[in-house]
Amino acid sequence: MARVLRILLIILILLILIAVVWWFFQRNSEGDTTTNTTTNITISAPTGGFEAPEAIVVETPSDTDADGLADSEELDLGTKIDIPDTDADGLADYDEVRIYTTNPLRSDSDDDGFSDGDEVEQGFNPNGAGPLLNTQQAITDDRNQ
Ligand SMILES: [Ca+2]
Ligand SMILES: [Ca+2]
Ligand SMILES: [Ca+2]
Ligand SMILES: [Ca+2]
Repeated sequence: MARVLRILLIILILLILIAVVWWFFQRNSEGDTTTNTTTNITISAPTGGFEAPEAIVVETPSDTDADGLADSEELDLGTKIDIPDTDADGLADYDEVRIYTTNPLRSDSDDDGFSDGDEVEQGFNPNGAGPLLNTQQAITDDRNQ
């Protein structure tokens, strides 16, 4: 009888041991889960320093006097960026540079005593002798070539 009791006692102790060990591991694994979650958060969190995207600058040529020529171009030409008609001859800087190819810095490009604006207004070539029509024809020919 005592032997049976001893065996039962051993089984009971074993069961308790197993229960304690199981509880211990269960607790540990729960702890591991928490640790893992924390680790995962740490891993998924951005670690490297991100470079701040540089501001995208859209290059829009500024034209302060709105004469059609960009400020940078006017600076190259020597015309005023805040005056549409630098030489005050009645022809805007843009018209002189792009249309009549006259000197935007000289009010009388061909030096005949009549200002570029007056010549254009009267139908004369501001860049030399002859009527303005020839100039416009020459420009048209130039563009067609
Ligand atoms: Ca301008
Ligand atoms: Ca100008
Ligand atoms: Ca002018
Ligand atoms: Ca002239």
